[in-house]
Amino acid sequence: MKKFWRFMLRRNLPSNSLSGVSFAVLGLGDSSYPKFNFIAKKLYKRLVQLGGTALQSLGLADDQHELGPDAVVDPWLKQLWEKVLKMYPLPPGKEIISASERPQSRYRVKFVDSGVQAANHSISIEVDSMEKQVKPNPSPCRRHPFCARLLSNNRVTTADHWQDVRLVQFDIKGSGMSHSAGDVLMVQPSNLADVVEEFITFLALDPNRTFLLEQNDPDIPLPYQLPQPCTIRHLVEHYLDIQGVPRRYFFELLSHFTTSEFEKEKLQEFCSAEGQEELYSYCYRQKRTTLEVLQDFPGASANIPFEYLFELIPPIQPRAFSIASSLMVHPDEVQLPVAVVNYKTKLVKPRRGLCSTWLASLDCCNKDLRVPVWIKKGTISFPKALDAPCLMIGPGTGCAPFRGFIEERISQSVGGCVLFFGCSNSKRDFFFKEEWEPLVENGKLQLFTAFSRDQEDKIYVQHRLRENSSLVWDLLTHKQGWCYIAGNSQRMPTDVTEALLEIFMKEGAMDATAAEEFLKTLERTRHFQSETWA
Ligand code: 2AM
Repeated sequence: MKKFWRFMLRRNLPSNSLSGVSFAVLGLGDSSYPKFNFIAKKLYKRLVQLGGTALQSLGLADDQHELGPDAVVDPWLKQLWEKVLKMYPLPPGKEIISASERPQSRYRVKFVDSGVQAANHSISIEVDSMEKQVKPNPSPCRRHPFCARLLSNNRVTTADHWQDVRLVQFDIKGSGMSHSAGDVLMVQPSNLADVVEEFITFLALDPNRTFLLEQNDPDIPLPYQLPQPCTIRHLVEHYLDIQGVPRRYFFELLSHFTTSEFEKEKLQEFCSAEGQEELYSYCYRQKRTTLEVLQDFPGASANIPFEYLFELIPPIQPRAFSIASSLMVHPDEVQLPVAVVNYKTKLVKPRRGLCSTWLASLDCCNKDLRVPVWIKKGTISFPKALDAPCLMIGPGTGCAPFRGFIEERISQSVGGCVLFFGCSNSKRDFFFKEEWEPLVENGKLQLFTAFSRDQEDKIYVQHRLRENSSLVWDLLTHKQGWCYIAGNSQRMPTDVTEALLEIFMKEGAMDATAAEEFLKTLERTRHFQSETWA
């Protein structure tokens, strides 16, 4: 994408480069982020600028839409196909294959139990095979992760606090990986042991059976994440996202397997245009998992051909965590504060975040245990100039990249760090208190804290920013400082940005437009950056 975009931005492309070229752009976005579908919007604009003809208006799908992104995707695609089929009619006698036919599976499965050694029966063997893959590759990546030893996953919030936050530490010695402040650790999680057992038992699978995968279509490669041969246990534990919330296609495909008329009707309803509200209230509002849906449709689940598990259930995706440590202070280590996601919906069982719960569940005493990881450049970049002051706003685990940056600066005996940190209670979840308070006493760090639940009225970081408006203004103007926001993307980034705009208006005697312009300038020059996550 980067290469393509760089090409598209070339100044010497004539403005009619795309004349005669039709295009359509559909963005898959999430409106809880400040820049909703930013890339799709930019791409659309550029294609028009270069003389392309838009077949239809820009589609902006939203993961926050209560019916999911399909609420936009479906009508958008329908309209697109109508247009495309008008431009390129099907040859006579050919018609669109209807969704009522069961699609072919991408892979064939050959069970090879007798005589063939299973690729792994325990995690340590599996680690060996992964490490072998890693060796020739100097820089670990998604395809060739580094299998890092877990040093600790200690809870850093008090036992009586509602939220379980862990400081997760990995040993990355020998990985060849290095990172600097603002970078991100990618973690490839596995399913929780109890869920794996439940899935295997429910589908009556034999976890020790070993299989080989073969291609049905030479253009569709086999999943690189899986060893060949592979045990069913390995597949369920490390590959299939059985704890994820299934997409609509899952219901469509599942409807082909059931022998029960009632189930078929229900599943087909979920896939129909009229059934979307129903699907939402059954599945998406409660965040029902794939395993739970399978349990609700036993007639279908009992008849799923093994190879269709690959069609029904997507692979587990890696998760990104902002790195909170500096190699200068913690050589050969990566540290992450991880909030363990656990919340209630109408369903009896609480919803658990796959990766955070899995990391918290791991036993660090097990010296054989490894976690597949790799490093990615973060979107935040800190100033090269050592004396440039930095205003960092990071409530909760949002402080992660700033903790790393503070470590980096302190280890080089430079200051200029101003941190606004927020959490619920001064005694329960102020997790880097012991580290930061001495720095404040020594004058190496300026720290402003907002404890939201220590008093009746909520106090947030933006309240502290407003209280210190002249300091903020001075830092960003006279001192040409840098400003960063990191943390949960729900409301915090918008609220904090609003506070900053108010500060600009007050301190700089600006009107709203001028304040916005000033913020945009800061953004353009990278003096204002944010990294937020949902
Ligand atoms: P709360 O959960 O008590 O409302 C880290 O999550 C801290 O960020 C918590 O103290 C949390 O407060 C606070 N927080 C929640 N919403 C926020 C918002 N919109 N702006 C700033 N901080 C917020």
